[in-house]
Amino acid sequence: MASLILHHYDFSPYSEKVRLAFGYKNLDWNSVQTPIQAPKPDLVPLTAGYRRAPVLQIGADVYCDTLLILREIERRHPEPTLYPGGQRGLVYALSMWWDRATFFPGAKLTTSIIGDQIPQEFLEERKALMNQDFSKSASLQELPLNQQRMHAAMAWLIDMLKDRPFILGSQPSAADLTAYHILWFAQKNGGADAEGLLPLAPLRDWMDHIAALGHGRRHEIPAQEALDVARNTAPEPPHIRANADPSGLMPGQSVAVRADDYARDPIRGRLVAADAEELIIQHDDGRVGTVYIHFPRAGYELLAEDGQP
Ligand SMILES: N[C@@H](CCC(=O)N[C@@H](CS)C(=O)NCC(=O)O)C(=O)O
Repeated sequence: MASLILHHYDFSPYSEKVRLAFGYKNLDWNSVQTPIQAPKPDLVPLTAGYRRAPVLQIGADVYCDTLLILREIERRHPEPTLYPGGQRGLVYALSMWWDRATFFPGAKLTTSIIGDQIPQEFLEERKALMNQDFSKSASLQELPLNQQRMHAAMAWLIDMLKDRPFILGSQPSAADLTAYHILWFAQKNGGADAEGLLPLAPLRDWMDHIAALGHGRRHEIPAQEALDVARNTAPEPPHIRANADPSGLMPGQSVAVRADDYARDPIRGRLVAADAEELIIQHDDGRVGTVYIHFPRAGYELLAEDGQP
């Protein structure tokens, strides 16, 4: 079976979500450490410019965004399931709500504690990329609002967990891994100060259970090895219907894909297949040959290259 290669960095909360999925499913995986900021010269040949972390590579297929990465891991390694009771839609919707409601508030609540340890260069890069100022002074100014945002989302999470060990019942789901990652980030980096700002006490047992899933068996490999894997492999035939794009875009068309929230630079390629939940574009690059890049539809826009939606 083709090996799983995760392009990520340890500090990245979104990557923690995927590392925990490997742990829950007890998988072997290869780890390529990417830089925490651009340039990412050994990542972009695989992704046509997509630079957010993490990215999952399997042979010459490249999966962007954790929503789709977890879905793909499940497709290839179904047991134990990340979608108990087959509740995929519920888990995707909860995950997307949580990430959008809490990622910036949780990250900035943390930088209100540790923002003075972050290099200026990184702060400037993130400001341009995300339109967020993670300096300690700016984060402190916004702290009351971010506390309000976090407490509102966490109150719902605490309610969901009041009579059950995990969000969907007795087994963990992708929604648990999603709700965990930004809290992990805040606690790990913000320590006792973060605990004073967030209602973590009722979530402690749940967080311990998620942490105990571990990360599976991680094998560090150099970035060049991952690029060689792509170059020596052909992309897999798509497992989704080729011409099921809801807006009528057809395979073979030149298209641009862009995130609808931040880091919105267009990713260009030729459409291979698209349905309501996933799209695949082809990208050719001297260092990796032909790769297929996969995106979820939720959170991404697909445009014909002539600019028409
Ligand atoms: N919706 C994306 C968000 C990923 C994301 O924002 N990741 C952060 C790191 S945790 C990032 O890419 N920051 C910029 C970078 O790493 O270059 C996902 O679910 O994968």
